[in-house]
Amino acid sequence: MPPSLEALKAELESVRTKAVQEIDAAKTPEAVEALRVRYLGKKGVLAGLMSHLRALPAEARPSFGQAVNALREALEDQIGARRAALEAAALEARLQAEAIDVTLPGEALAPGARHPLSQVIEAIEDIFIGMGYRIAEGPDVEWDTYNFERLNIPKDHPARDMQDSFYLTDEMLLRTHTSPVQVREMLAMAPRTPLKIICPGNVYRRDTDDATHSHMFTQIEGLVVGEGVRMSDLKGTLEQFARRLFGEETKIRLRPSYFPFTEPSAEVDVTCSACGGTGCRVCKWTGWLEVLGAGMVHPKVLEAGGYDPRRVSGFAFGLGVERIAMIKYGVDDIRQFYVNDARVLRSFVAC
Ligand code: FA5
Repeated sequence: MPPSLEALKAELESVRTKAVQEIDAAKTPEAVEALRVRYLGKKGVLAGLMSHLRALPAEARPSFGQAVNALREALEDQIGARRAALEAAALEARLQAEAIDVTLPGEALAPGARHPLSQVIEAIEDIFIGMGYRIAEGPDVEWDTYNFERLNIPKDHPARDMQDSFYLTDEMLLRTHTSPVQVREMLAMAPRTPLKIICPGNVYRRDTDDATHSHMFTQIEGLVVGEGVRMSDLKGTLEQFARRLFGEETKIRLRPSYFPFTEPSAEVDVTCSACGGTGCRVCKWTGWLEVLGAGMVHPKVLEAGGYDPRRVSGFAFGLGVERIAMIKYGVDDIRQFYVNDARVLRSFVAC
């Protein structure tokens, strides 16, 4: 016997009650979707109820059809609302979980700083650039002729012992000082004047490493060539340099010395920056610190550089950057500059 309209409507109501409860109780969007398929799907509960339509008397069909469609719409609305509510809750939960507390303290980044030797080189460069000098550079691997011969140090000359060298071939070595850049620059510039350069760079010697010596260290060379350049120009330049680098009170003194490439030659001392010249442990109680070698360019060196020593003259000086940095930063062991220990390097930042 086909079901009566009343029976079908009663079933429709029980389906409504059950579906409304289940949709309300669904905890996830997936569960909601499963209910949609179960009740509203092609082979779902409502489709099953609709299949009885044909068995009903013709006058009852529209009312039952409308009732099923009304339930379909009601359930569709409820499912949509439930799904939206669940998705909103999930989004809210995710936002809560991913929330960033902008009031938490950040991680401090250690700022980098230039190496103390670079700081000293730049300070010295600035001073000489201010006096009209130009920066020149040469290769670390140098020809014997530029490193020695054209600087008036022939082969077998005893002065070669002053700078024990690393030879790569008979004619090529790691430069032992920055003076070969003088030769290169003179050859490039002669006979034009004035030539005013400073040349910073690494140099290499077969010295045993200790507190004041390193097999590789840094020098800055200075060279001026022009007409009428005199020893007093050299002294005035170095006085100005020392005052700018170590402070206005600084004085210098020149002691006679010997370099094959300068004549006359001098060792240059500055008043001790630790005690101001009264004597202390740093200056070994002399009040003076030796900082550089200097002199008037030897006529033979001018000639080897392409200049006529009867027409032009020049002065030159060469300083050890580490020595200056040790004085400036109060460092008592040169090896501190090469350890690459961030704690040591950090201690120079504030200087
Ligand atoms: C020279 O090298 C000369 N070319 C300097 C010069 C240039 C004189 C122009 C005249 C005219 P000297 O060998 O003295 O000179 O070295 C210069 C400086 O380098 C020294 O005063 C010292 O500060 C530094 N020095 C020398 N040997 C070492 C070493 N093994 N480790 C660290 N610094 C050194």
